[in-house]
Amino acid sequence: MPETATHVGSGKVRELYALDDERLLLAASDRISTFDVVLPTEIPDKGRVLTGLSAFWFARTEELCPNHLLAVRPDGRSLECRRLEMLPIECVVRGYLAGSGWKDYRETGQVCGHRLPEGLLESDPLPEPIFTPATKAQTGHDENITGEEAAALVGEERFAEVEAASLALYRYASARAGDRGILIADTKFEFGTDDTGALILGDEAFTPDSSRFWPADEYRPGSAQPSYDKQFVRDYCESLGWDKTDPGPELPEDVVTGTRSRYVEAFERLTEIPFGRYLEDPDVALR
Ligand code: Q0T
Repeated sequence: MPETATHVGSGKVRELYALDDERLLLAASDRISTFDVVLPTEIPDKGRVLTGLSAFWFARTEELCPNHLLAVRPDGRSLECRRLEMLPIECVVRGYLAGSGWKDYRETGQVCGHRLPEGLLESDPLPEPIFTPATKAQTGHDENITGEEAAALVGEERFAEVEAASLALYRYASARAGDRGILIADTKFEFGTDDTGALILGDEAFTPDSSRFWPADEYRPGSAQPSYDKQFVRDYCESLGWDKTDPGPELPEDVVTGTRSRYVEAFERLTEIPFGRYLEDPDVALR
């Protein structure tokens, strides 16, 4: 009997379908967002790059933390996953001072209750990676919260468990990415629990949509860093003087091809797998 998938959720650029009571399908589109707006032009194969990267990291971090991945679909753009009970917090790890972390530090000297040394510059490395949870906003932006606030939402014991798992995952991936010329400034995880109460990593893992990737060779603390994947898109959008409200601009062909190349380059650098081999057989990401 052919499988029928029921649509159960949407992200900005991904869709979630139920396959049955236990399994979901997480499908990554080729849509791209910038300044929080999804653009009308797609980046060919972006969904496959992100799906392949997630599968790669899930396969390699299973011993650090079990995850929801069951299989990669032959088209390379969707993951079959175990259905979990999701925890109501976003689990962010920061190794460098960027985005809302930099903003909070500048205003308060702290990020999510972590006191940091004085005098840090934008994009500086932190003395050690920090766990900076956030709420899951239904609309608009996630709000940073303290460890105490996060523990109140998930319980003290579960909080300690997601903090330790998040830091271990980040340390593993940032070491590997750093060796290959990519800095992972920060990353976001979503965890859930299975029917035995075990903690399971869900969502996506170490993709450019869930992480800030910076090219190591251009790294200069003291200002915002170029994005590994989206910089051409941002520069083009800035050159138009677009007001960053919906709808966003169409992208010209050179921006599309340049951006696609950056995604493929990130995939090949991080995985050491030629992207063409992934397209032929997505299971190569799991080996
Ligand atoms: C989820 C149960 O809808 C979402 O993303 C849209 C693409 C976010 N979301 C994920 C779940 C997952 C996962 N991942 C899971 N394994 N089990 N729910 C729910 N919402």
